[in-house]
Amino acid sequence: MGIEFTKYHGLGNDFILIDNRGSTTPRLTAEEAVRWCDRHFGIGADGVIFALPGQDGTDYTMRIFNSDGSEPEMCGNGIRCLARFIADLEGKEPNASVTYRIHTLAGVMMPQLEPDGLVTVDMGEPRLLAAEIPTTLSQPDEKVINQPLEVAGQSWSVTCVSMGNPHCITFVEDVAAIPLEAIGPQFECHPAFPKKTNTEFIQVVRPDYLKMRVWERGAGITLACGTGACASLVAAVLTGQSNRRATVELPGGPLQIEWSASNHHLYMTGPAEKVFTGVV
Ligand code: ZDP
Repeated sequence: MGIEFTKYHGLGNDFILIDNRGSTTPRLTAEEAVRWCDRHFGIGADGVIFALPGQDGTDYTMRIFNSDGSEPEMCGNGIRCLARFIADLEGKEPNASVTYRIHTLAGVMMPQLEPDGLVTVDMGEPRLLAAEIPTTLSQPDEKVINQPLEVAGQSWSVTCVSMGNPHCITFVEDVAAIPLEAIGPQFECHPAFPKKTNTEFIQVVRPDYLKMRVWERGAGITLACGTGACASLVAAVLTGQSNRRATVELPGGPLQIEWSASNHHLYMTGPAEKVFTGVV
């Protein structure tokens, strides 16, 4: 008897989804998740996501393992895929409008399936204080905006934002020129970030259009990162470079991000697509 899974992706950020409604414990261990994520010896994915029973009045709980087996607090592209997966499990019509309340380690998130197939997620408020990121780059109760960080013998000017998980954002002239593979791991594991960090490089093309490349904590280079796109828009607004609503272009395609001026929540809109189902 194997375990059934469905592969989904959000702009090429790909996940193995597992129906875990029958138990509050993930059906795979972190070590098994690493093997399933392997692109040569396994199924291949940036992470494994479990749809568990809800808690504290929510509809479902999301747990996720990165491809290295670590467990992040949140996952933006992943929660769009989870919402689509749950709607499929519940037998909803493909164009139904549904909203779910999802418990995550970063609080309650609310993905909404739109009739056009896109998913909009209320990602809650960003956290900006150094202690909340967490990072030692400023005093615990201060923000981290355009602070110098030494990486690879160079001083970078970084802005830090937590979307429940840590993000370190650097604005550059040309994202294509960044040697991401070489410097990404050095940002991720820099001692200034006690829980490591996701790392985004952003090119402001226009105030309503940002180009992003990402090195993810626990997963390396990925084609897209939803929490990273939200964190990057916040960083661009805080540094006076963008509007509160912008398109963020990732290697896998565009996300629409808005930082509401009224309730300060982030809203992320993008696709979530099923690829195939299988049994291991
Ligand atoms: O914080 C982390 O360790 C990330 N690797 C989690 C995954 C983030 C993701 N790419 C997203 O879209 O937010 C899934």
